[in-house]
Amino acid sequence: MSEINQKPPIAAIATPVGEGGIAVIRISGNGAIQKAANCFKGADLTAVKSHTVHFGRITGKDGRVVDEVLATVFLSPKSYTGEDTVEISCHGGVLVTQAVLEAILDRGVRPAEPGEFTQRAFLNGKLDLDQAEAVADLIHAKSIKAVDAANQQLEGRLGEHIKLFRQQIIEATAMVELELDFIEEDVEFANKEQLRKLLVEVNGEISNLLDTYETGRLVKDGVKTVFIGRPNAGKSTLLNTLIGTDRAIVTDIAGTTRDTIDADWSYDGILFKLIDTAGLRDTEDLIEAEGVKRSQKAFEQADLVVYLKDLSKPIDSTERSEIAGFQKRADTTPFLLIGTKIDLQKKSEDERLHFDLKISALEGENISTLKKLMKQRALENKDYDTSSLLVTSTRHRDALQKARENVTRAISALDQGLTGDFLSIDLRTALKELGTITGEITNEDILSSIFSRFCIGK
Ligand SMILES: Nc1nc2c(ncn2[C@@H]2O[C@H](COP(=O)(O)OP(=O)(O)OP(=O)(O)O)[C@@H](O)[C@H]2O)c(=O)[nH]1
Ligand SMILES: [Mg+2]
Repeated sequence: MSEINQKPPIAAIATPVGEGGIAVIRISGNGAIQKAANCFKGADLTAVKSHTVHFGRITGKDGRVVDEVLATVFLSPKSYTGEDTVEISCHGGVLVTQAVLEAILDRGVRPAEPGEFTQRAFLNGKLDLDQAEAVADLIHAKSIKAVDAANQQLEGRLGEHIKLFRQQIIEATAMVELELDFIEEDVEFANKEQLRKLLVEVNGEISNLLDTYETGRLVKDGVKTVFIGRPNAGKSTLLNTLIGTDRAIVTDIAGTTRDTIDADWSYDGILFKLIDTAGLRDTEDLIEAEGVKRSQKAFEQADLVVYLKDLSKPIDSTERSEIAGFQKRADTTPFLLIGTKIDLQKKSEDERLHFDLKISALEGENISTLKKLMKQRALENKDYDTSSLLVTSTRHRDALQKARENVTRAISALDQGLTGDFLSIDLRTALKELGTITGEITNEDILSSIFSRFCIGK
């Protein structure tokens, strides 16, 4: 572990604003324990053991008691940040929590920036950068699978993979640079085959990890699911049925929904971002026409398309070709053709259309089958296994892609018989890219964009 560098103390409320049983205020940094002791009436916090809890009272600068609290002391380096830390659990009222924080700030402690505690943990080597990002992912997770994915990363599984890739590339670089030392003597790569094998292997492993990104993205951000179809098909009714509330307006007037409506819906650990759209038709109405444009746009950005066809109405050739057109345009995006209002279905139905499922949102018929089908289709052909590590961040994906490009370039340089200095440059760039994931290599821009995602107090 790197050496702990204790910075000037910072403090913040670590729990959400609002009324609750308790709230926690965190103080961390050089002299944090002394500062806490200065406003704490009870045991002498500067003399207690690490990881112990003490009852006492917080007093303002004027000596007035602000609250009865429990103070937990963590001595450096055994704390979240690696610095001396005190966590004060006080009564969870908005004003009392604020007053406790102010009593501490009044003793010469600075308010913390968003994510500053975690940033200090990273700088003190307590966490790799990808683990720090996992902390934010965990806090923002909107489904159980997203929690699982963040936990895998927090446990350091991504970091382990990256370190392994780096080791392999360092080994390859050493082989190349050893050859470079003998370049004057015009020595061929004695172990060219071995070097090639190593590079191909690491390239394959990076590719395998990259392949998990599509699933990782869906797990973290949710499956963008777009309901499209003619006016009155029952799109809004289905949205309301799935989420269990009357989020979208439903009427028997065709053209009720004018704008796209989003709702988060969790099913079996997966987050779906449901998007209800304006029914598709040619219209003179300006507002409705804009709505139809938005429906098309939502369709283009979908991870899962659900086309709804009202079974109580016969299908005409225009709608048939409209459905075929959407199916074609959806291309590899999963597409479900769902018949709605099965309760009203006429016997003389056109069987030329192949429906994935027929439902009645009004009577709840086949809704649970639809839910299963949506999950199955959304994750179909995706390398989906909850126990395996998933790449969930575009930052990590981009760095992995750049690393792979450079390794590929090194392989073709080797095949073309180029000199080792070319290979060496490519391999060093690949190493640098991998290093940005775990934070071995970093810069202010990366750090500030990562830590600004955090809340204050984390
Ligand atoms: N009988 C029956 N009626 C339904 C069913 N689903 C929806 N409806 C009715 O069909 C009508 C239209 O439903 P909506 O959900 O507003 O249809 P939509 O596709 O959102 O329509 P637009 O917003 O105009 O594009 C309403 O009167 C619903 O009550 C169903 O499963 N069975
Ligand atoms: Mg609607």
